[in-house]
Amino acid sequence: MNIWDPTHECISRDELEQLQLERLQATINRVHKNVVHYRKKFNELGIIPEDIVSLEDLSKLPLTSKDDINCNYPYGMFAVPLREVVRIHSSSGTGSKPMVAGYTKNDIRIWSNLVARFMTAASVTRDDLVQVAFHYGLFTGAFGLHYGAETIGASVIPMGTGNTERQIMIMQDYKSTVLVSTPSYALELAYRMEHLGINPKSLSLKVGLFGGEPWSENMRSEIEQGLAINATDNYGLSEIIGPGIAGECSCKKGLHIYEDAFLPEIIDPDTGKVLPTGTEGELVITTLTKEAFPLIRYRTRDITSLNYKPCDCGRTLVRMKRISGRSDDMLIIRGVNVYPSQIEEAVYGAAQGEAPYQILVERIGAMDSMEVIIEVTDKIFSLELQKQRSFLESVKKRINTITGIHAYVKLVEAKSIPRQDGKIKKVLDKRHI
Ligand code: DLL
Repeated sequence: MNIWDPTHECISRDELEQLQLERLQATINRVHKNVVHYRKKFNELGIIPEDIVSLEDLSKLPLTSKDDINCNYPYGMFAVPLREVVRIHSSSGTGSKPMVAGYTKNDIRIWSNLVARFMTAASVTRDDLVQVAFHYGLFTGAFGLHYGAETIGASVIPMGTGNTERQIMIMQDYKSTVLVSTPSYALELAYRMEHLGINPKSLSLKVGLFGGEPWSENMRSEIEQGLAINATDNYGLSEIIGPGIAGECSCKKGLHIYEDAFLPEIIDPDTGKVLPTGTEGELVITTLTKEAFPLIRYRTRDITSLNYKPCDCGRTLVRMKRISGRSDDMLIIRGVNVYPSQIEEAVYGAAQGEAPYQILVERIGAMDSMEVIIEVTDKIFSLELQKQRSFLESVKKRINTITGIHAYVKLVEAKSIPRQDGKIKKVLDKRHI
């Protein structure tokens, strides 16, 4: 059977809960001792680490939000001295500053093994050639999958993103057997191959590991047909570790959460109360093994539900449903997280004050595009053409600096963006996923 770490993936619930409690207590002791933010929060609530004697006590602990991480930018939430950090990754914050994640040597070792779990579950072995078509950089996707594949002993082709025809050429010539990318990029590859008249069956590709953005069963079928592969889903987020939090097994009936490393809860996003098992709500995760950047009850903002029923694959770990939405307004554009507040900061920064705007998100072919439409105001209108052009350039540049993505920006006539009850809908997301 394709199980990378049967000791942990097939552990009995009793043993798992014992392990989780030990690891939870160790994590709480560590953050209480080393992270000022948590010490303060615990003190405010009158909690000491010794109060946590069972897993049920978890709900006594405070929730952690992205804002808490932002307020401690860049390294304030780290539980080890920087000297022990061997890797830094990052992802968008809600404002102009990103959030920063750190890893010790041991964190990287554990992370690689977690990724190896879902890769193995998707039948990747040391005989495979894994083409990683994620962006190599601060994004956790490429390095996460890269290290996971090397841990299994597979050969990694670190392609990075973009240059679709070159991707296809490498796939053909190097005989890649596994594709790693966002689901939308996989679809883009399929469309391009069709356009070039390449029969996907002529490739050596057999498996795709997709994650980093929401997708659907329809998209899965389209990718599976278009690339003639078996497409699997994996989930993660940078704050918690990156990819390697959960992944599908061959049953494809939910993603197994690696509960020996992550303790999941589902809360009501409005009240913060824990919901009964099986109910849909916001996923909250407590890290159980992380040394550099442990998080207690982190609000992922992702909406899902948990299923503790045994799975036919033999793994005992809980399954989460495919993510069905977000409890905040975060957008994922070509795999990159973007908050409308970041775009607003860019627009208002360039306009040196408020300006009516709308963010239009579309999927053209398989690729996301974001356009920021700004109404001319007296101030912007009075600028001569040359200055209007440099205003647009300035908005584009600010968006790129803050979010890392390229947006189209255009000026339209005053009052031409439709209003409802006098208000502009700031985000118009026309994508059908
Ligand atoms: O996207 C980590 C990752 C990389 C996961 C590669 C899987 C593969 P962030 O950039 O921090 O990290 O974005 C995390 O992306 O909170 C979800 O909203 C969304 N997301 C990630 N994987 C999935 C998925 C990486 N399989 C945010 N399905 C998360 C739906 C996903 N949404």
